[in-house]
Amino acid sequence: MIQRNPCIANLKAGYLFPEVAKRRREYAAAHPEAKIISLGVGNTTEPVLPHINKGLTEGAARLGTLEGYSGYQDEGLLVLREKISAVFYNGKFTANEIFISDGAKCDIGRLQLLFGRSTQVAVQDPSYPVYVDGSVLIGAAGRFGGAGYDGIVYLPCTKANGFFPDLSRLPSKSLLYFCSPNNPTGAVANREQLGVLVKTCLEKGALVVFDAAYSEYVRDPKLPKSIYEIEGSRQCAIEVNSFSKSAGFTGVRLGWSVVPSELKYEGGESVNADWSRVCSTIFNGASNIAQAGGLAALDDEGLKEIKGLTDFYLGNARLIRDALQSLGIESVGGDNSPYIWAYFPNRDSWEVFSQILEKCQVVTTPGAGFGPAGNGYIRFSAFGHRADVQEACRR
Ligand code: PL4
Repeated sequence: MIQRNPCIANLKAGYLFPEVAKRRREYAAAHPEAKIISLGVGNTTEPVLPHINKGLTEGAARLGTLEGYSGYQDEGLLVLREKISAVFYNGKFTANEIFISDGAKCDIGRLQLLFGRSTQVAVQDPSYPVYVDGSVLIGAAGRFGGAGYDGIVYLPCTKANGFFPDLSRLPSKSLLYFCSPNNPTGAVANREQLGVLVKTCLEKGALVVFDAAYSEYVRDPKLPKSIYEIEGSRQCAIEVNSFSKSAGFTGVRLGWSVVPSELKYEGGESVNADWSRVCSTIFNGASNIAQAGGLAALDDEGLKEIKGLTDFYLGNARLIRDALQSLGIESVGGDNSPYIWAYFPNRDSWEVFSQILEKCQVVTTPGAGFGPAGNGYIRFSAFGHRADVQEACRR
């Protein structure tokens, strides 16, 4: 029989979120009367708002007409790429530097093809599991050694360092995944910190994949929403972002990546040209309907709806933080991000996860699932209907 890819065998266990879902299903099967509420996976729950929804439905309707029909749109609609540049980056990028995708996670999965298995990977610890698991799948992670993979440099982001890593440990010529606003800690790196990040990457010849999937949750005007607010970043950063958590497109699927033309490999070749080659080779473009919705999301009315929707989830986050505070449980996040990172000192986070599920019938995400430094923490997601979040807080 055909051989199994050894990289798949090297994956540690089940992917975190299906594992959480499995434990929820097992609990539900054993307790059919339980009214379980999920503050676990970061999945949007509220309907797509009317103006953006009109963009989607009109996009679908156009496909049924001779004049409006469109087929493959490999690189994404030109007008959408220009709009993304104008709305999020003050027009600093040409359409050729912006690539439309079916979501940030999918881009993260494909991006590592640019660097291959010999490039050293560094991650914030804890971090969104796709950075590590994607590195395992491409063969860049080495062997699993109990607490983590020996080929990955884990940069702890803890209470002690204000959830910003010690970048002196960043290996030279490495690929760093960095997420701000952060999943799972909810921390947002400030301008000075991102300045240090860019300076370090430039000095060490490292490249950062900056995951800005939660940028629309930033409310503090002093906090940067994009790595490209920092000088020098065009020479060392790729940014990924998405409409999932801003416009409620988790199921619609639409995202983008920015790969500046200045970004070069050590041999001087263009990263942008290679990304274009990778995308055109193994990706066939985002749905035309999703892109029509994305365009609607980025006009004035759509941006108001994005603000309203993200305000709603931030309102949930406040309720969760207040509930934790009233119980004397220390937490961070939730003010410029939809995640609250709650501290349960000296506890095993899967054990706390089970305890909250059993006592409150509330599903959370155990911090250990995001990396070794996540143990002792529980992540609460603010995505949920208001009544469910209120009930979860009451419990
Ligand atoms: C569950 C930092 C959620 N099945 O929707 P996308 O692909 O544009 O964005 C996914 C994504 C990208 N970057 C970060 C993220 O946190 C997410 C979504 N994360 C979570 O609960 O952590 C959803 C997870 C989904 C998954 O595996 O991504």
